[in-house]
Amino acid sequence: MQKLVTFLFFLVLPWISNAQQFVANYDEAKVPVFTLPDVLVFNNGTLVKTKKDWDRRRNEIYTIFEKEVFGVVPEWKGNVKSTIVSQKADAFGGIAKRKEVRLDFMNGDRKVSVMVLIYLPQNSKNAPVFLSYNFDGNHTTTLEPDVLMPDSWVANNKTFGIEDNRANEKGRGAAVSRWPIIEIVSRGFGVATVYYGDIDPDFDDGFKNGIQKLFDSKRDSTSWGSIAAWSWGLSRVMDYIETDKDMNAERVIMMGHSRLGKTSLWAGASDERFAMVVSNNSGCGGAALSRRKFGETVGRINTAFPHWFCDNYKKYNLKEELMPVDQHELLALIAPRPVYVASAAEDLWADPKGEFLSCVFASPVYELLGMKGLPSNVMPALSSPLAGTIAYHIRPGKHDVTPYDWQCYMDFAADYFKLKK
Ligand code: GTR
Repeated sequence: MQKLVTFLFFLVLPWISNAQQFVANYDEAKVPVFTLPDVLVFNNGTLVKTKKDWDRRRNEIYTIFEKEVFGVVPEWKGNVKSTIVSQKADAFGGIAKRKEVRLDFMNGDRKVSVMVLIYLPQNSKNAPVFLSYNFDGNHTTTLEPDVLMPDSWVANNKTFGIEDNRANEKGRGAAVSRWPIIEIVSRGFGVATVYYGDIDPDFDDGFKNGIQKLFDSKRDSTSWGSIAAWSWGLSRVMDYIETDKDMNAERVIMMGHSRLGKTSLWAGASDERFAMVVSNNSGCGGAALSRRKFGETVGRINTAFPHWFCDNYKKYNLKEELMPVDQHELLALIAPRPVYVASAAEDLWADPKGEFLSCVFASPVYELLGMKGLPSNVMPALSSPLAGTIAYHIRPGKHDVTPYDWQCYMDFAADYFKLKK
């Protein structure tokens, strides 16, 4: 009998510990007391005092994020060819000019194609451009009938009428509430968007599909996950932008929502050509402090999305306190460039307070570099943005990108790039 009980105990143990990962805490009183790694202290305990010191400390932090969180990008031995597949001089009744550019990634006989949809104001040469992935295809971001839809794998989605992992006409314009392109262009900004699944389809496929199949390296516990692959893809779009005479590559703003907000933070940290980074509701693995274990946790995200991060990240499932970094240091990697973090009041899964505190604890790096960090240590009221070189707002409502969010990002970017308001 005793043997049977022991046997049954060990049988259910993995289930119990798995279930533990799934129980989200939403009670502030149950947030553990924690000590964050000090962003301005070297791994060996000495203090970071000068800008030069920061360059070395930045490398330390970057390497930890690479090897323990997002994964290392292997050497790219292929090449990328860009082709303009369509151009329209008078999109939206003449407000914008539009381009679709195909990037063909090739390595030997292996190929992956990615479509970039670009809207620019007529007077475009100096326009800051929001570069942002979309979730379901370029055609979902606009009502224009001739924008191409992806032929790569897309997630099934009832709202978009997708049942066979293929995009179809029902999705056209289905995400326009998140893409106020006319307003964006009217304010003097451009938009460049790419369906993220063109770079890597978002399911656990053992890295056999998407861009990873074009790399030859063997995988280990530090190998890149999908977020690093999506970030790498953004840098390749940046390579294209550098060649486009209608665009100014020094004014590219990385913007991303949710998993793509995590992606934009890592892309901004990895590639200093991005002039500004916007993280919309990025939560766990993005802007939210992991040690708070509030809402989504490291264990939960690694269980639900085992392909997003490197395998080493799984060491911290239920053990966030052992992480050699926390997410305020991800924001600090973007310094001195501006970064905007936004939360939604009902999006507790993404831990708004943890997102706010990351901004607070990243601020000393901005200050060391002579920039203003977040101007307050007190969480602001709803819809009352705080803006230094780090900016933050929390708005009412759910996990989403709203016209209000865009308005805040454009106000912030207009100030930074000195656009007329
Ligand atoms: C959720 C995930 C979040 C966030 C979100 C999204 O399921 O738990 O981390 O990334 O998806 O991307 O919409």
